[in-house]
Amino acid sequence: MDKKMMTIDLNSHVLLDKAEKDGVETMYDRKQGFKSQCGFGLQGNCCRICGMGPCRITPKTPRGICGADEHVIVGRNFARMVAGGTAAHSDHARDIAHTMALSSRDGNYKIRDEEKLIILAKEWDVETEGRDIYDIAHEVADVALMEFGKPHGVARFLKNAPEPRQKIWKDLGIEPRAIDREIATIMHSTHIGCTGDIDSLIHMSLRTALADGWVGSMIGTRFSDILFGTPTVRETEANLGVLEDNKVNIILHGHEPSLSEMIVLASEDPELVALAKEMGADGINLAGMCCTGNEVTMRHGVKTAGDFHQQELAIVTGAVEAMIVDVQCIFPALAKVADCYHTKFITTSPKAKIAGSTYMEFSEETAYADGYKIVKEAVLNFKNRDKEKVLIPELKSKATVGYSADAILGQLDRVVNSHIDPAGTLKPLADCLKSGVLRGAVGVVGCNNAKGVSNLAHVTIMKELIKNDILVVTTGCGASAAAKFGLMTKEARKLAGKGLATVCDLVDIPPVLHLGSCVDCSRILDVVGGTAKLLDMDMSDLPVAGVAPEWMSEKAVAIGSYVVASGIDTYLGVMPPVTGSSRAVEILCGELQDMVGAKFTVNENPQELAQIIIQDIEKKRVHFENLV
Ligand code: NFS
Ligand code: SF4
Repeated sequence: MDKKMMTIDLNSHVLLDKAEKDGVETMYDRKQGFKSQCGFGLQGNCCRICGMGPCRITPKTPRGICGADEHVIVGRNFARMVAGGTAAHSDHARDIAHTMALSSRDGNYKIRDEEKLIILAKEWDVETEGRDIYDIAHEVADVALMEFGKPHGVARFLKNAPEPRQKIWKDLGIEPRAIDREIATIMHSTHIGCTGDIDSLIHMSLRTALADGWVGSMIGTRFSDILFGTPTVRETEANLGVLEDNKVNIILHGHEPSLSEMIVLASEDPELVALAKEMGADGINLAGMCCTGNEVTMRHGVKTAGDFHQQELAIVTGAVEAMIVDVQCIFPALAKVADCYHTKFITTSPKAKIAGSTYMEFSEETAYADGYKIVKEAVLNFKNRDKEKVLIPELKSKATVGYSADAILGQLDRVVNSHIDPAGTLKPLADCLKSGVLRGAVGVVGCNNAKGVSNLAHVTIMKELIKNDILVVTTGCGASAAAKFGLMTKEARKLAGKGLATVCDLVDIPPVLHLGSCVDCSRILDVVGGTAKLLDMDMSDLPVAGVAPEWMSEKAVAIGSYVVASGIDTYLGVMPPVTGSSRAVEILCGELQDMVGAKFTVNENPQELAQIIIQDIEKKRVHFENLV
């Protein structure tokens, strides 16, 4: 396949040509090298959990050496994906909790949303009366850190879910206990000679996934809001056209806001701005990629350079002084690409060192000093830029971002009749859903996957949904795609159906709302849970759905699993490696419905997938017919 057929992003097309001219290899070249991927891997029925393997299931070898059949092998592989994803999100959350434990009035990290901290402290029975806000913060941080390994009880955040949902979890025995314990349990149970039952493996996957969504990700989002401020609505721009010709361009890539927030601060430091001018630049231009990009665009309007599949292409512009990364979704390939240009590829986390990069460790204890040093390195690199090698593609789109659950409430207040209804509730949203002006609300989230055409499924599905009066909320690289393709603008209302367009006008929102990074899928749980509570329903009764059209990471598998376990139907545009077990497919795409009130649906054709979602949303609306 022609490489340009592998992405619909026109900036990427321009840069793919440039990469070829510059002799730089990208993921699109490597993808072409992988013409046929291993069928066992694709189906999930290859086991290399012990040293007697790998054992691959075929008609002639229907069992591994230990006797594990295809169901056990697929189930173990699936469970380990969920554990991997939960570990990634939650370890990120743990770092943010540690950061909060370090917060102080005159230190690097301050409390920016005191109200949110007090609410959380009260939820967690932490004394707030007459106490210094930092004392409260430190105690809340300690309580959060206990959620990772506490020896007794179940996760605290579960009680935020609607009651019928909590009951389902309790009855099924899938209430997560402590985050690390759930992950360890999966690693133990999938060791050779432990669980040999697919039903049980999926059961424990759901419990671990709930620890991801309702505990780890919730901590990640709430603590980030408390420390760095709850996002508010703001304007920004997206796509590689946000890079600037005569500024020091710094790309922030990775996930944790503790680093990116310091880089944002340092890039505004007058000394460093002056140094940039001394180097001949007009200033410092920050742009984000992947989820750390989403975090800083939500809180500061930092422009979005692009998504997961554009990380190499960003460097191919020849205009990037530094690509600063921390953890997750960082191609090791960046080291090689950076070698072909003047770009410094700066790794910062002991959890994600990459051979060939410049390692400048970032520590929360010395956060600002570290951030300063890293930005200085980027600024000093401006003089090495080779103008002959620069090509910044033209396209970029405007986007309105910053829709935290709180910001959504703020927008909804515009339509509240203050004589009848209190402000600050989800009632207007619930009313629109009930009346049918909005047919439903869908979260379109997740990655880009080289199995398909970059961005195509995201954009197709989002457009189809909004055309059919379904409000779209999005996070992660799905949000970057929406921003790049202009779906987060006022003008995009033209693409919406009449009902949704009316709501967008009244509430003054675009038809696709940016809720943040992938851990911020917890904001979606908050909004859906809150709406269900308001209507006295369960989450599974609402006309809502989750979609991951181009998912690829283990984190996405964990998200999909907790979304389903929360009663929200989940639609995937890429088949997970489970088809090797008919039983796994039967449970995930069928029987879960009876257990948790939702299931997975997979279709690799985005048009078809969109139509299935729309039909299913319409079916869900029957629950409203019983309401007065
Ligand atoms: Ni989510 Fe964020 Fe993007 Fe996928 Fe990676 S950045 S945590 S995993 S690729 S959406
Ligand atoms: Fe083979 Fe069983 Fe070992 Fe897996 S655990 S590699 S199926 S012997």
